[in-house]
Amino acid sequence: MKWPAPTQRLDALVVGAGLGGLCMIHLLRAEGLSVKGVERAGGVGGTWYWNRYPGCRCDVESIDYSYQFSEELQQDWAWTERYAAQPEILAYAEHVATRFALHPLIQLETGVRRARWDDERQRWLVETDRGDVFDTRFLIMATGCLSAANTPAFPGRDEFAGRTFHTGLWPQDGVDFTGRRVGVIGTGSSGIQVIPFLAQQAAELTVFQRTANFSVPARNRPVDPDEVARVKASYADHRRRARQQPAAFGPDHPRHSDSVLAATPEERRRRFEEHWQLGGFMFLGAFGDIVLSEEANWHAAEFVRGKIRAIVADPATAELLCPKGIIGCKRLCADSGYYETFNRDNVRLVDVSAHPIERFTATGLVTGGTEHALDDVVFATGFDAMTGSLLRIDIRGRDDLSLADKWAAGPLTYLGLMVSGFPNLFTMTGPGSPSVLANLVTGVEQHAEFIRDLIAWLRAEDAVAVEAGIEAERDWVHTVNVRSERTLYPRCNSWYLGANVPGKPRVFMPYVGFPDYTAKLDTIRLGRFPGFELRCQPGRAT
Ligand code: NA7
Repeated sequence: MKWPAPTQRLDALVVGAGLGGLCMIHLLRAEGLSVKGVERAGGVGGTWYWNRYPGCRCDVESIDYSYQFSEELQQDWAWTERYAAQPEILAYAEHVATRFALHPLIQLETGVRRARWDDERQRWLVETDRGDVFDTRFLIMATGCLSAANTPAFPGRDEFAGRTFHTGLWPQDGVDFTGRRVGVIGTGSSGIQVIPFLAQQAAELTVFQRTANFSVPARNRPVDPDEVARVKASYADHRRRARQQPAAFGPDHPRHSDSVLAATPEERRRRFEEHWQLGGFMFLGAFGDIVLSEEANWHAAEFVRGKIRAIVADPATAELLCPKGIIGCKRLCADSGYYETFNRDNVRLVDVSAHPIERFTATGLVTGGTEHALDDVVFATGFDAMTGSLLRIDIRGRDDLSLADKWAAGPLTYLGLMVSGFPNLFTMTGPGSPSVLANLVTGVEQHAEFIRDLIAWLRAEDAVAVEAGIEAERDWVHTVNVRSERTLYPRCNSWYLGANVPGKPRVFMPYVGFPDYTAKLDTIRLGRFPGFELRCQPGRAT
């Protein structure tokens, strides 16, 4: 397809104005680059712009889930809750965009359609759905790990006459479910967060569950002013210690390294109970081998199953809600009254594992030959995670190679940051980086700083393009695979593996080990970027 003439020439185009894009634009402007951001949504905030469903909340504590690039910002901003809810995180993103004067650099309601590397000019051409054609030296994809909503192709979906919603594409003005018969499909983090709220409003709520998920109470509460004062007195030290943690948060969280299997039954129960009370991800810190050994994991899983049986009054419903698999293998959910919701008279659980959703009708949906009458359906069916937001754009690198073809058998990257064959294209928190396995705000800042430094190095060397070397990429992909194979992660059908999207290659995408990754980036930076190859101006010797 022919390319129209460029409408704007830039040094850098950043795609996406979520927390990653905002930070990237800020850092590149400070380097003196002409930089612009484009954003599909009507505002900044990325995932926190779209996921407006009631109950949406972060599962990382607000004291950690925030930027550290500005001491003034982290001192001034005051979170109200231990785990911030979506409106507060969105307000934070807005505040950052205003405070650092980023709005004038961001073009909203603009989606990127295609991008093509021009090897002769060593520049990218990028076309948007608004008719812009950007001619840019660097193209930074800050498109998010969980931003391509996944709605399964249920037969007859279009015949349904009621309202439908996806948690990840929630209407801006909210939805009133009062007096309605509502169905929810999906019991991942989004389903588990939204279900207690829907149950309070709807006349009847039917939850369609394919796989029961493990959830631990979040134990959200207002922030503790003494704790905030303590952290803010030495925030830099808190951040430094957080970066040494496995998931870049909670440096003061109790974390034990001993084995479940070495503990007595009483000690196990006591420790699990203590960590159940701490809530959320902290549950997995009860012992050192919960996500490493299947036998150890069984004890943790059995403890949670015991809690579910104690909370849910109807034994058959409790049994259906008890997950069979490995705890922590799919992302552990953090809830506020999820299991308790099934004790309400207006809530029903339907198992769609044995009898999948067959089809939609005008008035509901059919499972196992039974029609469930519904006014509204909420899809809490997740995302085409990590690669979806990149692959829905037609990206072509050297020799017209498409990213979709390059990644046909699974994503290939060097450090989750660059792809061989795609010079000057950067993937923030891309597959092959810790991304979704660590605090994502720390992850995007780390990548933004690294990309800034890589570009500064390129400019200092008087080069015009940088690319991941093919061998560096191959070795890194091997490292990522070896890392995940040492854990229990690849053993269940999670979105980390792409297992939730029919036809997607089954590859464990994130890198397990945030602190090692940080050390690796530091070493690479100090060693003048081994694995990355520079190219000089066309016509000049390299
Ligand atoms: P998830 O965790 O991918 O959950 C999606 C849910 O939807 C999950 O329970 C799926 O069941 C279910 N699902 C998907 N397709 C179907 C079909 N065809 N039929 C029935 N049920 C289906 O997405 P979330 O939005 O909850 O969370 C994603 C991340 O966002 C989360 O981990 C946090 O990091 C934030 P399955 O388990 O595949 O059987």
